Amino acid sequence: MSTIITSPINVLAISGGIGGAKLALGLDRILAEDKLAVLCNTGDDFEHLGLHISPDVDTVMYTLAGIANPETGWGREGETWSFMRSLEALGGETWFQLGDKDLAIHVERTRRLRHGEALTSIVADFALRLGVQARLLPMSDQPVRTMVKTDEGTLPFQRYFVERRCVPSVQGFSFDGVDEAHPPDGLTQLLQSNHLEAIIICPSNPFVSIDPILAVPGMREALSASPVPVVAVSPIIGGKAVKGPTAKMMIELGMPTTSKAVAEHYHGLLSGFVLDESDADQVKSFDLPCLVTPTLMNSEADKRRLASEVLDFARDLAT
Ligand code: FO1
Repeated sequence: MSTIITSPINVLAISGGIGGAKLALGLDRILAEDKLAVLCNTGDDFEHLGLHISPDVDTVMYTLAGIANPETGWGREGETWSFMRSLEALGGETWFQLGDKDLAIHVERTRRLRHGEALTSIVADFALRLGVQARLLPMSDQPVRTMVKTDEGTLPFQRYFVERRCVPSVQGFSFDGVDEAHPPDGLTQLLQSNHLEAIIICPSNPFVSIDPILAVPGMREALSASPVPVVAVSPIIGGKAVKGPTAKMMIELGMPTTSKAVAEHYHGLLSGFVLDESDADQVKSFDLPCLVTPTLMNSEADKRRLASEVLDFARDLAT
């Protein structure tokens, strides 16, 4: 079974996990029902305890469903941890925390994948059942695994990110399996649709959240061929990442920790760029249109306001 995009989508957001999900939530809440699609990174996916874990897709899904854990940003609110405690007592692996409620999604996804159902179809069904109105599109049905080249050797993404807490120094990234991957069914039609108004690259980590998506063969070309503006929102504010290792990675890769460097990283893809007011002095060095506005999203009101400003900016670029 494949995902069929039935109703006209106005906005495509491209997102990783926690940071991207905040803007996706803002977009979801300001757009009419069924007008948002979110293309999610699956490079973070991995097999753990015999289960298929899909962290960024689940983070976006839980966030839009209003059931995400507000403290961690990942996993579910009101979580209990009996499974992890019982696993620990048996000497099992506990470096990656799976809450009791969250466990259900991994078990059911794994069961359905083993029965041959495509990830896009499973995600569409879960989203419907959890009351998510946006279309959630995993970047590919084929497995892609982000590998992090570090001074301690090459580590699978979650080993680097969760187990090693991003301590090893990063030297580069690769995306295992990406050569065999394809964009999800219906994405090309969505990108060419007359109803589409904007493509928004959320303030996610450019290297491990957005690059795996862009690395899917045909993805970058399909995005570039779309007639609508592509606008990226910077994940860097005042030289620092709001959350996560983006700034640390930029330093280790020999890049300045600036919004300008993020925009240059997306070279050739963007029609416009959104950066925080604390980085306003960088704007004069940009050779593409910029929107300068507060980009920190703490409250739902912040998320809605930023989403609305980003959309207005993209609509202005289109005219
Ligand atoms: N992140 C952590 O830092 N520690 C965890 O134990 C952890 C468990 C986890 C379980 C399910 C899930 O969907 C996400 C989880 N994450 C955890 C978050 C996640 O692995 C990362 O934030 C993303 O992969 C990066 O976007």
